Amino acid sequence: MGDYDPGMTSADTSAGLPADSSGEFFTDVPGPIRYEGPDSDNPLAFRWYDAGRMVGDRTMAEHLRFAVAYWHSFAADGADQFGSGTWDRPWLANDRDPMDAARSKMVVAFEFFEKLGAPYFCFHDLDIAPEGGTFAETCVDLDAMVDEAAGHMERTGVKLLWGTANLFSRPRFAAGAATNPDPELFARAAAQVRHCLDATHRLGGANYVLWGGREGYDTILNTDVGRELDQLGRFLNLVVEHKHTIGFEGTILIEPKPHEPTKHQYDHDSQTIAGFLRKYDLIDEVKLNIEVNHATLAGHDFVHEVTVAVDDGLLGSIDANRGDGRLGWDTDQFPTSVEEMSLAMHEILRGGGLGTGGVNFDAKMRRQSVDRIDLFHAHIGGMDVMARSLLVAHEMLTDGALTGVKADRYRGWDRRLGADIMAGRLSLVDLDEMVADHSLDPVPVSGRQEALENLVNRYVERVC
Ligand code: XLS
Ligand code: NI
Ligand code: NI
Repeated sequence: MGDYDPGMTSADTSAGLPADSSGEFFTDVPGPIRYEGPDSDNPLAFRWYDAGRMVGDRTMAEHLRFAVAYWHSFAADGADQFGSGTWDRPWLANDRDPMDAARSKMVVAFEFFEKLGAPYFCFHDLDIAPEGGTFAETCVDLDAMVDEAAGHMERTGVKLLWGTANLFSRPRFAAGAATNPDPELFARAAAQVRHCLDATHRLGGANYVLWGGREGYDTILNTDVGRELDQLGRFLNLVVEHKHTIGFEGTILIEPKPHEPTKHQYDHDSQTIAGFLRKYDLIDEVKLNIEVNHATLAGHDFVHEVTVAVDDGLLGSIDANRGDGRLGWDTDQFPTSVEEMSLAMHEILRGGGLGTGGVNFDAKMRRQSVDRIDLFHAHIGGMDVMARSLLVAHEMLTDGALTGVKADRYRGWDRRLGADIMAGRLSLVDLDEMVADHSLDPVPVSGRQEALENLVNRYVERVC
């Protein structure tokens, strides 16, 4: 085996910023990704996402409002609990001046948004600007980076879907932000949100998101749940008041998640948040940003979470990243299932669409996806899945494939008995007497689940 050549080369770790003389980082992708249709074999083309194609009364771009998440794509390096970063993100190197690095990161981010053709992006304050020695310094840096972002947005036409404050990474937030036992920490978190909401407003953001972060608890032994929920309600009311004070017209969104990082996250799922919003008088002010894998972690299908939100008038936006069926944590993978997303898109369309919201890919590549081009493959695939799902959903809804079946199934509730029950005109005694008088003995009717599963698959197969 002396001269055996295993055919391996050492990895090409091209460091340095932006990569070549053209000043580009993603040199393998020369221009914008284009639509080439389902027959295309070009991995750097869209097969389904055709931005200008009309679907019902809107274009695909208007329906889907795709956004790239700044954090996974540009502020992370692929590190996990067991090992250091694997991705090629030279601006994250420790020896860089933090503001210099933040500027380089932003140049690369906008190069990516433009080449991908993503109309929106989303950020946490700490994704776009470094943390300074004091809060005041952090704010100065954030403002400077917001100016920088405004310039890139103006130049490229890319818009902000939402901003959000990172109230979870730093040690100070270990016991939560709004739900912290220390009111001074509550104040610190409020100041940060005030600043980030102002920044989002300055950048014309369409929404402002609050994901619970560490708003939850690990042990009941040290936690006063009732008090913490009141604090959270107060905090959110402050955010809403401030939104009106500054004239921010975007939507305030809460992102449900049942656990991780804490064992019990207060914003467990859509129904839990609906109850919370009613209790704290916020139901007309706040909507939901629903993430696919957070639904899974809560033991729900994504479509369940979306349906609950739609039926309660609470659907705001979605994070389209999925989990893995056998991993119980937030793996943040790009969506791959047209069937799963078609059912959710069907509900979204039934509810009138995403409004100020959009489809954010709060998703990251796997740790072994070490090439720059992998970031394109990831997003192109996700966008195509969502676009195809939109087409499937639109056809199903236009045909009334599922809505018609449901209307028939509940028909009795539109007739006299159902209407009288729902209007409160019949007591338990009335119902008892009616059953006796008419010898009522209703017979079961088929739910037709298997036939409907086949029907959905036919739509998935035939859409083009
Ligand atoms: C974490 C959340 C987070 C939010 C933004 O699980 O998904 O990324 O979307 O703070
Ligand atoms: Ni998540
Ligand atoms: Ni998310």
